[in-house]
Formats: sequence, C-alpha cells, structure tokens
Amino acid sequence: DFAPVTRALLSVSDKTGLIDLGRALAARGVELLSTGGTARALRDAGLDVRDVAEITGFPEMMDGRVKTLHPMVHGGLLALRDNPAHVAAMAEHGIGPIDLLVVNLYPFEETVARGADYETCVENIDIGGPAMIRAAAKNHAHVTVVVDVGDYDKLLGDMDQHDGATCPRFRRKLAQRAYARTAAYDAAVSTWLAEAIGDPAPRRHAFAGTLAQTLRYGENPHQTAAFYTDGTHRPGVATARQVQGKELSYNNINDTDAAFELVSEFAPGNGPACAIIKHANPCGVARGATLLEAYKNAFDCDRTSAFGGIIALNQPLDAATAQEISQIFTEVVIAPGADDAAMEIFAGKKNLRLLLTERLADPAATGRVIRQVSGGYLVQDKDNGRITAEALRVVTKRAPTDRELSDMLFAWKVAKHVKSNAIVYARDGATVGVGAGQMSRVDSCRIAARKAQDMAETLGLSAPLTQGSVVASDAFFPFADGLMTAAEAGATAVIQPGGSMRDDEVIAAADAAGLAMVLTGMRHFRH
Ligand code: 93A
Repeated sequence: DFAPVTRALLSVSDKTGLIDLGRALAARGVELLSTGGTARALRDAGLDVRDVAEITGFPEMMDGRVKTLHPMVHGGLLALRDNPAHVAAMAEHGIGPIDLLVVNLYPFEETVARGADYETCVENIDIGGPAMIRAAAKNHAHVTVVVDVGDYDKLLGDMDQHDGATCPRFRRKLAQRAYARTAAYDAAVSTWLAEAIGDPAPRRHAFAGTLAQTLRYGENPHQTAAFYTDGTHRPGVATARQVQGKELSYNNINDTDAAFELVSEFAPGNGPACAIIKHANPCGVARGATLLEAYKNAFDCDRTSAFGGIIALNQPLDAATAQEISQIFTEVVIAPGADDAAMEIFAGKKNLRLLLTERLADPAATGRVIRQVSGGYLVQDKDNGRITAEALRVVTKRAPTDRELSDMLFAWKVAKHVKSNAIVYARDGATVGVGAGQMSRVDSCRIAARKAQDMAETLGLSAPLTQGSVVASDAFFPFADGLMTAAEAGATAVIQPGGSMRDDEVIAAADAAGLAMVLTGMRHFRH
C-alpha cells in the first residue's frame, strides 16, 4: 500500500544534499524533525524544524551518545499504523508517527581509514543511527528509510509519482539497502577490532561488503556477478572515479586491480612507471625517464599481448602518453590523475575506460585476501612482503653489478605480481620476458625467453632483449634446469628466494655459467 509521508526524521553526519532535501520535503508539506547538527544546518538554511530533544523530553546527552534512543522516536518508527493496539499505544503515550527516516551514520569507516586513534574510532561507532535504520526498515510496510545520499532524488521522484506517498516496492528496496548498510557497518567495526587485537581472521565475517555494482556477468556470460566494496576506501579500482567509457566488467575490475596494485610498487618519487596487464598477469612493466617512455618500454615487452590490455600508471596521465596509448585498443587506463589535454585525447576514444584515483595504493598496507573453496573460505594476510638491497645474500662467486642489482630489485617487484610459477626477465628497468602461471618453473623460464625471441623479431632486433638481462623467480629453483634456460637466453644475474634441497647444485650451475645470484629468503607465490 502507498504510505503517505507527513513527518520525517533527518539525522545525518554527511550533510551533502541535506538542505535541498529538507526544502523539497518542506515544499511537499512534510514536517521535519531532526538531531542537533542536522537541525542546526536546516535551520540555518531557513527551514522550520523540530528538535528530537523537544519530542523525547530529554536533551541530547553524553556527548551525543544518547539522542534518539527513546520510545518517542522508536515508537513512531515501529508502530504498525493498521494495528489498533499499536495505534492505541501511540495515542496513550502521545507518540507521533515518523513516516520517513533519513540517516547516514557516523563516519566510522572513514575515521579508521584516516588512521585515527582508538578512542576516536570508538566514538565514531554510531549506535542510535543503526537502531533507527533497523527499526524503520523493519516497519517498511509503513515507513520509508533512506541511508544513502544518492537516494534522495529517487525518494522525491517516488513521492511525486504517488501524490506525496511512497510505493511498497520502493520501500522494500530501501529496507534491503538499509540492512545492507547496517550489516556492512557492523562488519567494519568488527574487522577493525579484530585488527586492533591482532586476531588473524575475523571469525564470522570472512566476507562482508556493500553492494557497489551489479555486473552484467561474471568471468563468463552465463555467470551472474556483482562487485562489493569492503568499507576500507583504499585507493584502487573500488574507489576510483570513472571518467569515461562503458561500465567495468568483472574481468576489467579484476585486471585493473592487478595493474594498479603492481604499479603502486613503484613510488612516484623514483620516476614514472607503467604496468600493462592481461588476464591478471603483467605482459609488460617498465620505468622510464618520462611516462611516455615507461609506457613504450612496457609495451615493447610483449606487444601482442598488450592489445586489449589494462594499463596502470604511477603518475598522472599526460597528453603524450595518452596519445601513444590511443594508438591501439586498450580496455582500461587507471592513473592517479590526468591532465586536461590527456582527458581530451581520450574523450575521442569512447570505448576506453579511464579511471582516476586520488593516489597510489600503499604496497606496505596490511589487509586480508579471501578466496573461496567449496564449503569454505581461505583467508590470509595480503602479501606486502618487501625486501631491500641489504637483505640480499650473494651466493655466487661473482657479485652482481649495480646495474644488475637495480634490475633484479625491479624484476623481483614485478614477479610478486605474476601468477606462479613466475619468471621475469628484466633489463634497464623494463621487463623483457614474463613467464606466468605454468605448472613447472622451467616451462615459465622457456616461455618467457621464447616470447622475448618473438619480440626481437617483431622489433627487428639482432638479439632478444633477454641478452644481458637479469631474471627473477618467485620461488626457488628446484633443479638447475630453469636457471640454465635463463642463462641460455642471455640472463647474467638471478634473484630468487633460495631454500631448495638442491640449492648447492643450483649455485654451482650459476657459478659455472658465470652468473651472479642473490637470495631473498622470501617467496612470492601467487595463485
Ligand atoms: O551517538 S549515537 O549513537 N546516539 C544516538 O542516539 C544517535 N541518534 C542519531 N548517534 C546518533 N545518531 C547519529 O547522529 C546519526 O546516525 C547521524 O549520523 C548523526 C547526526 O548527528 P547531528 O544531527 O548532530 O549531526
């Protein structure tokens, strides 16, 4: 049944759109009730509004911890308007109905995200807001509940369609969104507490998110899919602003995430860097004196695979790079900003999706990675392991040169983002061959070298770029064969974790081939 809106309670932390909404409701003859700050904002805009404190007969107290937690509020939200006993109770206690509740909560997630101290986070746990939201949502037969600034226009639209009332379908939808919000909110609190007490994995909330987008389909068209955000507001695909292009697909989101996480390994202060991703694996990563050069070098690692790829940059997109990227078909570009000239160049490329973030991701950030298996979830810490040049152990007779060392550290960062078994050849701050996802390490070594050979032919080079390269392996070489393949391809230095039963054999083979080899003592499996 249609539910008339005659009395509304507005209590919002995020005051975006509040005044416009208050005006629009007042213009439709709706009486406005409100809490302290919200009431003040409405009043300042010249609107007539009653304080909740006046209705409850209690002042807001205990730093606002108790302001709406009162039967005058909750009775007005929960009473069934068509139940004689409820109506009698309202009359007996002088409880007026509240037909519309507009609430957004204390910004708990944002407070945690900005690194506030423990007490501040606790103070930002909203109690009264969720209580009202849940009450109104339960009583969606009669009450309309709005928890998202983005729904204000839809609310007014629905009221206008129904002579100031809302329709049942709309209220049910809003109720569902309301519970999704309070569930995600409590999940954020529990996740934060779990981290604060060092609990490795929250027991219940292996998965908790807010629906961000219903996707057209999943990895394949016969699979339905959706995208959920986890409330951490981290820079990346989940929070990026899409400037242009079609809606992101499931695979786009997955690949864009991989691209942005990888490029974020390269601090902008150390110069431009570019990563090109296909099927969640890098097909080219490079640094450069300019962003354009970084892109070109990344592209030259594997031009064939880069077609239809996802590009991530560690610096704002400029016009020269945008122009060069526009030469081939690219699905997505993600960067921490873009200048006007670059945006103008992309504007002509309607199918190209451009995503802008406010900054890079923090590669040292902690977090959890969740994967589903039949009947359960696997939960682990995010792989934020990093090594420094000092931590490397030289195990060969020959020590790496400075140039080799710098390329090895570059290749190692990339290898962390390649599916295992991962082999990355790099030279002069650019990948020149990537072997990904093979069941045997030696195959990854061979495939990467073969691809470098192919590229040499494409580029018209006399020798593949693996000549004089370094090679990184995400885990130890179980046998000397992979290492020998790399040496044959022209690699002169090797970076790998070490720790194989046959390390001695592998080190001897490296010495025999005149290679320099360093051990990291850290592995970067990625499956
Ligand atoms: O501290 S609370 O949990 N106690 C309450 O009784 C209460 N009622 C509403 N926080 C409460 N709220 C929240 O206050 C709302 O969810 C909203 O986020 C905020 C609005 O406060 P103000 O109108 O003073 O800006």
